Amino acid sequence: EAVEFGLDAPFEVEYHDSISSTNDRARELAAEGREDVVVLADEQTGGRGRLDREWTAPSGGIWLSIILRPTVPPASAPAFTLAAAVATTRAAREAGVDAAIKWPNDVLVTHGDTDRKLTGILTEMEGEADRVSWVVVGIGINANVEAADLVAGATSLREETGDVNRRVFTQRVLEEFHELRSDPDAVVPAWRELADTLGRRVRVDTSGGEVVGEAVDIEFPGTLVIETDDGPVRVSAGDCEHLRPV
Ligand code: BT5
Repeated sequence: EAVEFGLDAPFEVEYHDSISSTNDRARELAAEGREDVVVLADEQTGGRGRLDREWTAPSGGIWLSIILRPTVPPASAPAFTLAAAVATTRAAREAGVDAAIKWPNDVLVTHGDTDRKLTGILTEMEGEADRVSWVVVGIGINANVEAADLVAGATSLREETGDVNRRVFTQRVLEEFHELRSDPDAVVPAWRELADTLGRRVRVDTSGGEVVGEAVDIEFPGTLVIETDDGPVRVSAGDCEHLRPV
């Protein structure tokens, strides 16, 4: 496996052995007007999750950020998170890992009663009310990461199936992502197919409080529909916990 991955992808690639955060670097490049560039790193020393949480990103993973300049309003940007989740889940399944999507931004592998997080996605953007100037889609995949380097509740491709060729795996993710971005109508149906969240009882922590019920559908650009005792509630962002059936 080439350390620099040697990608032949539908994006220009900027590779770093070690970087603070590929999202931060991608934001710099985006501010310079760049697009269709992927920042890729073997290791991140300051990886970020949502809401300024830490993202642990040791050597051996696939840590990447895609810079896009799509002609869409900011409200549509969550669709890129869905596309990234679909792309990663497809690549993982091709590699023989039984991965599924957890709303809104995780790819996980379920063992018995426990969900283990394989991938997290962080989409960031800047722009006006009617049009984004750029979107950065950060995808963190625990690829060839050993158990001792994983945070609690995480898993890696190495743990699930053995080491993957990171060049091939990354290329598959980027190809699938590229296909979905040129066919936005395909994103939600593809997500539904690969989702673990739909049909499950969930508890979602939102800025407006907690919502508990059965996750029944997803709507563009990434709104989860939860059937609660008081009827359907639509949530666009939050932390989701899969509950056991009652
Ligand atoms: C996410 O946030 O899941 C988004 C993670 C995005 C990471 C990528 S890597 C490339 C790009 N550059 C960056 O700096 N970031 C992006 P959230 O849903 O908030 O989940 C964060 C939580 O996941 C943490 O609080 C930990 O509990 C857990 N976590 C941290 N590192 C993990 C890992 N490597 N694998 C699984 N879980 C992890």
